Amino acid sequence: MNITDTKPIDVATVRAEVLRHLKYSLGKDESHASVYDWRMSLSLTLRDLVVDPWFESTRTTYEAKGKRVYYLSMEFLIGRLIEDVAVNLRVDEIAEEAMESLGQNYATVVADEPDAALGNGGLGRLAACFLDSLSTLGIPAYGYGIRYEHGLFEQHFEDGRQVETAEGWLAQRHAWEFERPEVSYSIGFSGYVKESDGRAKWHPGETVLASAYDTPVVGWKGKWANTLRLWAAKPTRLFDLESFNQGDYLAATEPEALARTISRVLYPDDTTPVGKELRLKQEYFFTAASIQDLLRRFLSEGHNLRDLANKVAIQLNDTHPAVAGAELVRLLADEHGLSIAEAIEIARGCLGYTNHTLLPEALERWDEGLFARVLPRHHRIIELIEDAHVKATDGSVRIIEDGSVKMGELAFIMAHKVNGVSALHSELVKETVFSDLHAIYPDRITNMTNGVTPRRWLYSCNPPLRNLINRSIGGTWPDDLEQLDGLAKFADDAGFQQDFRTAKQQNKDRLSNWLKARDGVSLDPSAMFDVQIKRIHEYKRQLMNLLETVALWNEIRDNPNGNWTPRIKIFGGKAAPGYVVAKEIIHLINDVAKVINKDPVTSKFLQIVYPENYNVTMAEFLIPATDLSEQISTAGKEASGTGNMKFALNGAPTIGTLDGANVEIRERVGAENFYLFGLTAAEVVARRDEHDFACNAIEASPRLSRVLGQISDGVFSPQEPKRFASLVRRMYEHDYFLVTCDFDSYFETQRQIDVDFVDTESWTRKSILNTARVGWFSSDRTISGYADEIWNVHSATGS
Ligand code: 26Q
Repeated sequence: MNITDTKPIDVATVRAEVLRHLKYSLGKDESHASVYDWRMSLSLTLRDLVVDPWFESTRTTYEAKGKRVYYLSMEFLIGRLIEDVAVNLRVDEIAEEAMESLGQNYATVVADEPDAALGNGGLGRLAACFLDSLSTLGIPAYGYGIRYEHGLFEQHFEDGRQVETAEGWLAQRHAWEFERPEVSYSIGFSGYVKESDGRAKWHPGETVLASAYDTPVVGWKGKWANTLRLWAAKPTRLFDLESFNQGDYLAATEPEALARTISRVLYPDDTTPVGKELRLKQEYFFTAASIQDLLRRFLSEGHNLRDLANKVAIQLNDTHPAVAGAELVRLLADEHGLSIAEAIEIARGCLGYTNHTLLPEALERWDEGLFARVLPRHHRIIELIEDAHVKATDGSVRIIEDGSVKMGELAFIMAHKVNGVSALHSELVKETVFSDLHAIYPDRITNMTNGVTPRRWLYSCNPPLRNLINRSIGGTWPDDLEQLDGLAKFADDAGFQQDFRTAKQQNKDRLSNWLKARDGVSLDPSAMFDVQIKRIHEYKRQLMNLLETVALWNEIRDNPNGNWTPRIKIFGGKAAPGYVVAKEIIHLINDVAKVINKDPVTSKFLQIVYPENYNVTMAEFLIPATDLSEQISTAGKEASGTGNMKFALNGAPTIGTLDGANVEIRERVGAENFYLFGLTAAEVVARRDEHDFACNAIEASPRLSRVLGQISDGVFSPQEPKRFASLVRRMYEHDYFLVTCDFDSYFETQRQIDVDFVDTESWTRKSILNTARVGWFSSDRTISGYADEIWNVHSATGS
C-alpha cells in the first residue's frame, strides 16, 4: 500500500490537521503558539500519516507468519525526523507550503527539533540507516534499543578545551513515539541459581521493568513501516511506602531512582570499553527485554520452539548485545525445558554478529567476578557454551580466560554468521582478532560492506543536487541508487558541469549562512572546503591533518605572494570525555586556529573552522558543501567508515588511505578520482617493527620537524608554551598511528590537490564521477546482502 497513492494529501488537509493538533493535542491557540507548538503539531500530523502504512505492514506480517529480523543495537543515531518522514511520505513540499500558509517559516520549524542522538558515531548511525533501508525494502523487522533519557553529551569549547554538558532531548515531548505501558518485562540482576530435578532456576536479587516505546519507521514512498522499539527502565515498585511512613523520604524514592539509572544516559565512549557495572546492566537490560519480547511474539503465533530459527533472525550490532546468546539459551532451557545442547543449536540458527573494530583495546571483555555477580546464571551458561564448543572442536579458544568474559568470542561462537563491515576489514577479521576461530569455522566469517541511506544523505540533505539529478536521469534513483551511473555520461558536458558547480556553490552558501547565524563565523565561499568530521581518535589522525595545516601556513608565510589555492580546513567531532589525548588534540586544533585565523599574511588563503557540537544535523549541512573529503586513518584501523561514502555521494573527492571502505570507494570511482597516499595495512605493521621509525621519519622531513618544533615551543600557546610538549614528545617516542611516516606523502598529495582544484573542469569531472559511481554504497544494497546471506528473509512488498 502506498499512502500517497491511496490517500492523496493536499496542502489544505495538512494545514487543517496542523491546526487541529495545535488546538486539541497541544491545547494552544494560534495567536499564542510558539515554534515548539507548531513543530509538535506538524510532527503529530506527519506521524498520523505513518500510522496507516504501519498498521498495514504489521497486519501483513502477522498474516504471513513469516520470518522477522530483529536488529539489536545499543545505539541508534537518528538525528531529526520531520524532514525524514516528510520526504519518505513524499509530502515534504506540501508540508512546507502548509506551514508557510500558516505564517510559519518551515526551516525554522524543522530546525526546532532536537537531534535524537542515541549513539556515538558510525555504529549508531549505521543502525539508523539500516532501519530506513529495512522499511524501504519492505522487510519485516524491529529495531531494539534503549530509550536513553540523555543522548550523546553536548560539546562546548572553553578556551579551546572540550567541555561536556548533558543532552536533554526528552525534556520536551518526543512527538514520534507511542508509549506502550502494557508491554513491559521484568529484568533480573544478581541473586542466585537453584538447581532441582536437573533444571536450573535463577532467582534474581533485584529486578527492574523494561517498558516499551515504539516509533514507526517509514520507508521510501510510505510503502512499508517497521517499528523501532526502545526500552525504558522503570521500577517494579514505584515507591517504598514503608520508608515513607517512617519519615525517610529519600529512601522512599530509592527503588525508583535505582531502576531509572539504567536507561538514564548513553555511554559516551566509542572504541574504548569502560568495564563498568552499569554498562553491563544496560546491555543485559535491553537484550533480555528484546529476547523476551520476540519470543512472546513467536509463541503467540503458535509455533514450535524448534522452528525458532525459521522465524527469527537476530542481528547483534557489535558485541554490546552479545549476552543475547546466553539469554536465549537460558530461556529455551531453563524456562521451556529444552536441553542445553538443543538450545545452543537453536540460538545459533537465529544469531548473526557484526564486528565493527579490530582495535584490541576496544574488544569487550568483562571482569569475570563482576559478570558472575550481576548475571550468575548467564555466567554458568557461558561456561556450558564454552564446554560444548571445546568438546566439538577440541578447542584452543576459550570464552572465559584470565578472569575475563570475552564478548567477541561469545558472539562468534553463538552466531551462525559473523561479518565485517568492509572487504578489507573482513579479511583482517579473519587474519587477526578471530584467526583461531576462523580456522575452526572457515565458512562463518563473511563481509557486508556498509552503506548509507540515499534518502537522508542525498535526497533530503542536498536539494540542489537532488533536483539536478532528477532533471538529468529522472526521479527513480532514490531506491535504486546505482542508477546514478547514468550521470557519468554528463561528466564532460559543459552545461551539466556548470549546473553541478552551481549546486555545490548553493550548498556552500547555505553552510556559510548557517554557520554565520549559529557561531558568527564567516567563510569565504569561493575557497576549497576541506572537511574532516568524525569522532576524535588518534587512529583517525585529525592530528596529521592539523600538522599539515601548520606546514601549509609556514609555506604560505615563506612565500606570501605565491599562487596559493584558498582553503578552509573544517574540523568537527567529539572526544570521549575520558580520552585525554583526543582532548589534547581538540585543544591544539583550537589553539592553532586562533593564531592562524588572525594572521593577516595568510588569511586570504587559509582558515581553520571547528564548530562546536558536531552531530547528524551538522553533517547534513557540511557534507553537501564539501569540496574535499578527509579519510586519512592509519591503514588497517578504520573498519569501514560511512562518512566517506556520504561525501563521495555528494560529489566530494576523497583524500585517503587504503583503509576500510576507502578501498572499495576508490575501486569504484576510479584511481584518477581519488587522492591516495600513505602506507598500506601490511606496511604499517612492518614499519612499527622498525627501530626508531618515528624519529627517523621526523628527521627526514624538515617540514614536519619545523611544525613539531613550533608546537612544542609554544607558538600556538604563548600563554603556556609547554602546553603541548608532551603531545609532541609522544610523536617521537610513541607514534603508534604513524602520523610521522605518512606525513610527507599526505602533504604532497594535498599540494597536488591545490593544483587540481583550480582546474575547474577537470575537478568538476572528478566530482561528478564520484557521485555517479558510488550508488553501490546504498544501505539498501547492504541490507539486501544481509537478507540473502545471513537472515534468509524476503521482502514483503516485492522490493
Ligand atoms: C563499548 C563499551 C562501553 C562503552 C562504549 C562502548 C562502545 C560504544 C560505541 C564501543 C564502540 C562504539 C562504536 C564503534 C563504532 O562506531 N565503530 C564504527 O562503526 C562504523 C560502522 O560499521 C564503521 O564504519 C567505523 O569504521 C567504526 O569505527
